[in-house]
Amino acid sequence: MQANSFLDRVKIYVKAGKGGDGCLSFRREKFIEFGGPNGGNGGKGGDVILKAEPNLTTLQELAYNPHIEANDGAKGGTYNKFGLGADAKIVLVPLGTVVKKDGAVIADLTAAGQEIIIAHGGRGGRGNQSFKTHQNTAPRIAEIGQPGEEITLVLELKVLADVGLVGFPNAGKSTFLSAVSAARPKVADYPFTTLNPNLGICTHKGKSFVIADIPGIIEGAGKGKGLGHQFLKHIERTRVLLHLVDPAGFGGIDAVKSIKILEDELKTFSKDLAKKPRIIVVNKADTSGAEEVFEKIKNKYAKLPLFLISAAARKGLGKVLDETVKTLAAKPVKAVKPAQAGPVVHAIAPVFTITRLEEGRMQITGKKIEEFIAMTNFAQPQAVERLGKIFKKIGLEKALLKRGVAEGTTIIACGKEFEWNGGFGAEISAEAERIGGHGARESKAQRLAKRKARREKKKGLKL
Ligand SMILES: Nc1nc2c(ncn2[C@@H]2O[C@H](COP(=O)(O)OP(=O)(O)OP(=O)(O)O)[C@@H](O)[C@H]2O)c(=O)[nH]1
Ligand SMILES: [Mg+2]
Repeated sequence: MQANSFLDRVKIYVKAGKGGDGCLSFRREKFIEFGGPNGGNGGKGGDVILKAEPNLTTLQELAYNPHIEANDGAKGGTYNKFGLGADAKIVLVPLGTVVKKDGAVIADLTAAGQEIIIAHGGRGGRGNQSFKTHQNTAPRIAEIGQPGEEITLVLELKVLADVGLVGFPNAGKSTFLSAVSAARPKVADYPFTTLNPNLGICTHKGKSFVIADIPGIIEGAGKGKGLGHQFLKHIERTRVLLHLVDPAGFGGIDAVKSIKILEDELKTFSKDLAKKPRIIVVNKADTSGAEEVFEKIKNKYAKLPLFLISAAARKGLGKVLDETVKTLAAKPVKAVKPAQAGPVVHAIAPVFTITRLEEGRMQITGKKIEEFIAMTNFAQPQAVERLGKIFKKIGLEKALLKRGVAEGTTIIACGKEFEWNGGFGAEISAEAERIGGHGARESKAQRLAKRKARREKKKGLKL
């Protein structure tokens, strides 16, 4: 991508902060026996928030830094000290930023200061003090903090303007914008002077509106030729199009014909764009032959509002603006609705999904399951036991049995391997032992290795 090109579409990788781990500790003081658990909870991980900032005009910053991470929550401490929650990470985006996930619009930031949480920080893990019950007065269990949400999004900038200036290169679009607003876009006697959209605010007879000047459109632009296509989407949100025409035509195409070509390009790009109200503005009235061309256009496009002006000489602009204000009044603002607006359909994701893999192995997937596993400290037998109970409670054990889980079946969940030994509680212990926890059962591999060693020993004795 060229250095000066307008960055209007970026992919961002977002990760909210993980919750802080809960603390496992006991009150230990002189003369106080059985001080009791006093491990505090971890703090919440930071959210990631997008905020619409009117002073920004491109998504450039994000294109260079597409990985966005919020901080993790702090760990819980001894003496019931809660971990501090992490601050949200606020990412500023220009007004008119559309947020898409898997192609669907999830948000449209159209108002200054508008915010949306795009990834939630994880909950802090519970400290052992919060696990204290009458049955278990000295819990040796503390949760790991919940992982923060991770999400990949596409941000698209669709400039917010009421009026779009379209036309072939060199027609005088930028000259027109500078004549009717305080904007000072580059004007030059060669095509493709404008490379980025320019915005200007025009006030006419007490009404203010935003005009967008985009690069010139050429034949084939609707299919991606030239610069125009890339910018046509910026005028998708406008309510009126001003079509500027150079009476001299462009690149050998005469002016009358050029109107039809541009119409077709708009149609190819989007039906909605082609349906927008259009005002034909024949520019450069001061040049020779302009009037004749204007008459020809008038005959052919009698149904459209038509004007002959000179943008450079500031002539005839008032009438064009009168017509623009009139058309805008008849076309109230229509906001692009995020996909979720309207009746909300809640897709209920299954808590877990069991898939059969090769070699009789089984895989369990599901966001909740992954979270349970991620928040379990496998070095704590009580935590492992609790996970077993949770799996039983949510019907995972039953479902596995129904799917024909057998003694010794390897179960993969969240990148960890478990072995079925008639129940889940025991299974998980294998993982606990692998990482050095207490009270765990041997894994199948370990049992086989021991058996083999015994056999070898016997063989050795026989010899
Ligand atoms: N004679 C005459 N020349 C004009 C008039 N308006 C604009 N021009 C000239 O036409 C040339 C192109 O003007 P721009 O405003 O840059 O045209 P544009 O449509 O923005 O061009 P691109 O950005 O390249 O698409 C410049 O040399 C202007 O000075 C006019 O009313 N009369
Ligand atoms: Mg221009």
